Amino acid sequence: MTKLYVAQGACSFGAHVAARELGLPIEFIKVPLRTPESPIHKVNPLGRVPTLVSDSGEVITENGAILPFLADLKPEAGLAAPAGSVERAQIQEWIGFLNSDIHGAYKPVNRPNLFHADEEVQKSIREGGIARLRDLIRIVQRKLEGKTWAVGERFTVADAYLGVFLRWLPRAGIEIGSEFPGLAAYLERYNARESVKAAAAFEAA
Ligand SMILES: N[C@@H](CCC(=O)N[C@@H](CS)C(=O)NCC(=O)O)C(=O)O
Repeated sequence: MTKLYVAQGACSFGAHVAARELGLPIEFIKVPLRTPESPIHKVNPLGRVPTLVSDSGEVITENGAILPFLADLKPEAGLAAPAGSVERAQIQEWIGFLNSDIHGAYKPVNRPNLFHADEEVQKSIREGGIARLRDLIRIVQRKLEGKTWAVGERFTVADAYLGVFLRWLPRAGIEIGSEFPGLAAYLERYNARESVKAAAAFEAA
């Protein structure tokens, strides 16, 4: 059986949601992060989630690979689009933007200690990170203007992944309702999905 390694509240939530949308027999394994005892190290040498182990035992890492791989397990679910189509490219465009720009922008916000040992310097790194994140979320809001979902008016893996970073906004002290009203309804739609509720409950248990 395909196995998907996830951690509570991590970026693996997008793959977790996508996998639950498919309703396929996939085993979810919750692991702790950043501890040498975590079983994730036996599967992924980088110790990161998401990590997927296919039916045939092949290990796949990186959201950019796992999200489309999951969608392609059941094309009729419409979580991606056929290879070579414009929609497929737009879904990949979102995944690339979220993976590099948005996830990257959270690094100085969540872990400023990676950039400098001095706590005062860390504070300003975090503040600069929050300002940069706000700018990028403004772009997301503009891209979603007048749309129900990111691509093709249906929920795709781009949305499964985007929702993760909107759910993280309070960590940066960003209140979506007052600062990004255009995204609040999107996040409500995301949070209302059965897949999202089930993934959140599994991770919290
Ligand atoms: N580029 C990777 C990043 C994955 C990643 O950084 N995952 C975090 C959770 S959000 C993690 O596992 N961190 C543990 C660590 O860095 O030790 C991807 O998009 O899959």
